[in-house]
Amino acid sequence: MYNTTYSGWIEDGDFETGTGDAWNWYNLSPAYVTQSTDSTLDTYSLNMSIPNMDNGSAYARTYEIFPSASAYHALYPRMNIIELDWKYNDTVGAGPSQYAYLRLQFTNASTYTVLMYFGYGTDTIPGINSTSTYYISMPGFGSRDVWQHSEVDLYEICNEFNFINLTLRRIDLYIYQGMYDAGVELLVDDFRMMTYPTSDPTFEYVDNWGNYDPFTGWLKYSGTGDISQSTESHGGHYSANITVENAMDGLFRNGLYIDVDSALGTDFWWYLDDIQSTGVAYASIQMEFILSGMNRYIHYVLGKSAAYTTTNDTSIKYILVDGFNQTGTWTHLTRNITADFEIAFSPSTNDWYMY
Ligand SMILES: [Ca+2]
Ligand SMILES: [Ca+2]
Repeated sequence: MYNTTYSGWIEDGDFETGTGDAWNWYNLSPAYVTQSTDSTLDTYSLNMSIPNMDNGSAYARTYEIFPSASAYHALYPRMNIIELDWKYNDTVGAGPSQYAYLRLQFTNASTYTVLMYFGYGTDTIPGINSTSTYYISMPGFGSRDVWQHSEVDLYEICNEFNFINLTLRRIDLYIYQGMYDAGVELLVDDFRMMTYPTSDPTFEYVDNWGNYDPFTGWLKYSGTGDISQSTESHGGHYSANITVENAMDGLFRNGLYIDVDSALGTDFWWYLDDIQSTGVAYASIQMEFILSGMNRYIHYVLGKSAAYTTTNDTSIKYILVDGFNQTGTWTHLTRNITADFEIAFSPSTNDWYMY
C-alpha cells in the first residue's frame, strides 16, 4: 500500500450527499448548515452560514469523530496531510466577534485542541494559547469571498506545539457570529486526508497513554497473547513481536475503506521464529473486504501446522505465501491485493473495498 487519500477517511469530504450520515452537526438558529452549488469539486460544497442578524448570536458546528481503530496520526513530517478548499466571508467593519475555524482535536491521556481560523472579523487571531489549546491561522487567512486551497501538514502543527505522538480523534468546522447587523458564511469542499492506510506500519512508535497497546494506531485482537516491541527488526529499530501459546492474538486496524485500485499491493516483511507442528497452529496476515455489503476475507498464511486446515469457501480465501513455513529469515510479502481479490471472489462490479 502507499500514501494516498481515500474518500472513506474524511467521509463525504466532497459534500455531494446531503444526508448528514457522515458529518454530525448542530446549530443555534439563525445559523444553518446546508449544501451550496458554489463548489470546487463536483456539484456541491458544505455551506455553513449565519444571515445578517440585528441582535443576539448564532453558531453552527459540523464534525466527524474517528474511533481509535481508525484514528489518524502524524508521527513524522508529511505522514498526514489535510487538504481542503474553503471560502470565508463576514461583514467587514462590523467588529471582531465573527469568525470560522477548523478545529483539530488530538488526544493522549488528555485532549489538545488546535483552532485554525479561516477568518476573523478584525483579521487578528483571537485567544491566548494554553498548554491544551492553540489558536493559529489557516493558510489564506484574511481572504474573503474567494475560494482558497489549503494544505496542512499535521506533523508541523503537532511539532510547533510540542504535541508528541498524539492521536487525531476529531475534526470540526465552526462558525460564530456575535456582532449586530453582520453575517458569516463558510463554504468548504474537497476536504481530504492523505496518509498511509495502516497509520504506522513500522512499529517504531509505542503508545504510552493507553489509547493503544503497545503500537500507535493498532489494536489487539484479544490480549491473550504476548505482543511486544522487538529490537529484532527488518527496517528501523523495532518490529512487532506476536507470540502466543494456547491462545490466539494479533494486531489489527480497520475502518480503512480502501477502494479498488490495481496498484494496491502488500509491502510487508515477516519473520516466523517458531511454529509448532503438533496441534492447531498458524500465523497469517488477514484482510477483510466488503463486497456488495458482504464480508469477504483473504488470509495470507505465513506458516501452519498440519492440523490447521485451509479450506476456501464463499467468504474466505487462503493463500499460502512465498516462503510459507520457513523459519528464521525475513521474507518480503508482495501480493497484488486487487488481483488476489478478483481471482478469489470474481466481483462483477467495483462495489468492493478493504475494510
Ligand atoms: Ca463537492
Ligand atoms: Ca520497524
